[in-house]
Amino acid sequence: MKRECITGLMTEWLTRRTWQVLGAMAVGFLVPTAGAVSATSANDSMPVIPCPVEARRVEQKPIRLRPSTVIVYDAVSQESAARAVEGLRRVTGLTLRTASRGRARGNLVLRFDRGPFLELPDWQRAESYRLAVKASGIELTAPSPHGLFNGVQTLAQLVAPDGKGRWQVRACEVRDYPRFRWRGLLLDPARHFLPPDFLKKFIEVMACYKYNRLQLHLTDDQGWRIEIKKYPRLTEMGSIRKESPKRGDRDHGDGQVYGPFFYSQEQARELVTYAKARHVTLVPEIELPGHFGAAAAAHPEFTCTGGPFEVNTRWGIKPDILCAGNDAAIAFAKDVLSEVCELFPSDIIHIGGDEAPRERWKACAKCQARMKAEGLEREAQLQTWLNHQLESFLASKGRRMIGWDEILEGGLTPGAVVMSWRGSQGGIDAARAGHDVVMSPTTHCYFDYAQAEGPNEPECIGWGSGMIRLAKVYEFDPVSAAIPAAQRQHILGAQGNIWGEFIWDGSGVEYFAFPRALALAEVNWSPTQGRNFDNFISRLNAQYGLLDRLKVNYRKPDAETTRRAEATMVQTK
Ligand code: TNX
Repeated sequence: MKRECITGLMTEWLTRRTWQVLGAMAVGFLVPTAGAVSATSANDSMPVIPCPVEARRVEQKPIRLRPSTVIVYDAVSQESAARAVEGLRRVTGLTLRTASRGRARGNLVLRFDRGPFLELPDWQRAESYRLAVKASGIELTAPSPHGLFNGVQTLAQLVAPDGKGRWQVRACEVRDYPRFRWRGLLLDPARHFLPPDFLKKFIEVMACYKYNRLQLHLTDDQGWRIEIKKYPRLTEMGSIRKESPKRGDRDHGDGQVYGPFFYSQEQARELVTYAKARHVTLVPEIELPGHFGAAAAAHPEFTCTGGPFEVNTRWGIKPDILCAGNDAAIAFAKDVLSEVCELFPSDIIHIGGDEAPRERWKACAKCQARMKAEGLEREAQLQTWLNHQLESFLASKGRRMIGWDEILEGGLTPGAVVMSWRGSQGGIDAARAGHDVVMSPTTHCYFDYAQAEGPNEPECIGWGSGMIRLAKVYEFDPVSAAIPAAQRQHILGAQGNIWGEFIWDGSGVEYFAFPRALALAEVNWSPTQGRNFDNFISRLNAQYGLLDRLKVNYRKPDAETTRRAEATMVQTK
């Protein structure tokens, strides 16, 4: 408790100090007369993450946010106004009023506007915004609610205390749009369940940093976490395990029953609505054909041997996968996906596909018969055949299929999107072949790996070789030089994965995710030109106050990081 208070104070101090230094900088700041300035120079003085495309200070007095400030919306931005109230309350504690009409002077005006980025592709323009903070008022314009929402997140990060207990925003102009369209994180409630309220909190924090995709790993060997009406046993049996691996001794059990834990369909729908209002798409993942242990416990008839099985109580890769030779098992997979599509409106549905050992298929008469009938020589091709079934089924529901990079092994199905996790090569190959790709390599994006060494770091899956420090995340470029220019548009973006084997609850998730997720937010959003880690660290220091207000259990910066940040601020000064 005491330690928390001290850290809290330190953070407050750092936040204030950042603003003092920025204030000093602003005095000598040369304001360009016309046009915008590139990210490098001018953005240095704006403590915004992810760094905007263009931002410049304007030589005018800051504007005060008062309890009487009104958020004025136009015909189509009422919902955006509600989100703006939320975003500004989070920072200031003030609950501003909204109105459909009112003076621009002294207020925040939200307005739809097609410009200014008419030259951008539709998806990119749809998320763009322009923010003008002047002594006379604040104007936020965008061509869509998503753009307005993004602008509100930037504005909320620009609000700062004036030293006299009041809130103000510096005069500035920001023009901004994302680099990538898939800015994602993955959570793993299959291994350790994460209650709906935690997911809501996590979505709120993600949205502050302009993330727009949350992948939910809903099924695995150790748990089935989504209610499927047609197969109630999936959650009746599959959401409970006899015990879990012991903390600190993963090869032994802890003797504690775990579950039943799952999301009811009603809860799933509510989460979808909550996320949608914050422009986050929930991407459901149903693991097929591997990581099938919890489903196998409930329905052993859909495996090659017929079981019986128990929900797994140890982590790792398990041999008993879905039987691809059994028509009833294929029908089961489609039935599950059908209910999942009804619950989750995501344009892309994740079918897993990773770590599926194919030895059971080799010994299974049904699988071998299927291979013969379909003219397949290798079991990897049987997985491709299965993916074809799933892909065309999803296409019939108007959805695209995404899978882990193992789906490349037997040949990719035509419309498949690849999530590249075993390094970037799978993604590079897929993009070269004209497939869309999300980059999520273990080298940079595995936030379940350690972020630092030392006795205070919690147990986790990857020690030593698996260490992924903040700087490592920050240096990631999802577009490898090995991808020809013409294929680069296939890289949809990057995703950070917070796997749950050694993360027991929401507070653990937050510790592993933050601040690394802020580095990845910038990788996904900001232009690469002028990127500088020390500068990121100084802006990151200005974010801890917001993370504290959101009650996020982030990893506190160590002395070295703080020293570097201070050094950067002094230098820029
Ligand atoms: C590999 S990433 C897995 C997960 C584990 C993770 C642990 C992927 C597609 N499969 O099942 O949780 O490593 O880091």
